[in-house]
Amino acid sequence: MSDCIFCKIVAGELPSKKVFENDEIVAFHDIQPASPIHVLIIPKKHIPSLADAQAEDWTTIGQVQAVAAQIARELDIEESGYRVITNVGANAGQIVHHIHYHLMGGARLAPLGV
Ligand code: DGP
Repeated sequence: MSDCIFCKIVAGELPSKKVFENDEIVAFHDIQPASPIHVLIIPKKHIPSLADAQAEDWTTIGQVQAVAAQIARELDIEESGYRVITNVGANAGQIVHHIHYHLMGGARLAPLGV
C-alpha cells in the first residue's frame, strides 16, 4: 500500500534498523521503544491487522513467532523473559495499520491489565 509506513520500510523507501529479514518477514527496532529491547516483526505483505488475515497468511503469521523467539535469543533476552503482542484496532492501541508484532524485553514489564 502506497501510504503505509511499514510497506515503505519493507520497500526500503524509509530507513529502519533491521534485525531480521527473509522473503516473507522483516523485523526492525521500534522508533519509539517502550522497553530496552523493542522490535517490530511484520509480514512483508500488507495485511491491516490480525483480524484481516486470510487462510493463505497463517503460515507466515505463525513464522512470526519463530522469528520472535530467534531474535530474542540473538538479542539476549531469552533468559530474562520477553513479551510478543499484536494490537488489533484502535481500542487496543493499534496506530499503524499493517500487522505487526511487538517483541519487548530487557526489563521487567508491567503486568497486562493494570
Ligand atoms: P501500534 O501502536 O501497535 O500500532 O504500534 C506501532 C509502533 O510502530 C509504535 O510502537 C511506533 C512504531 N513506529 C511508528 N512509525 C515507525 C517508523 O517509521 N519506524 C519504526 N521503526 N517504528 C515506527
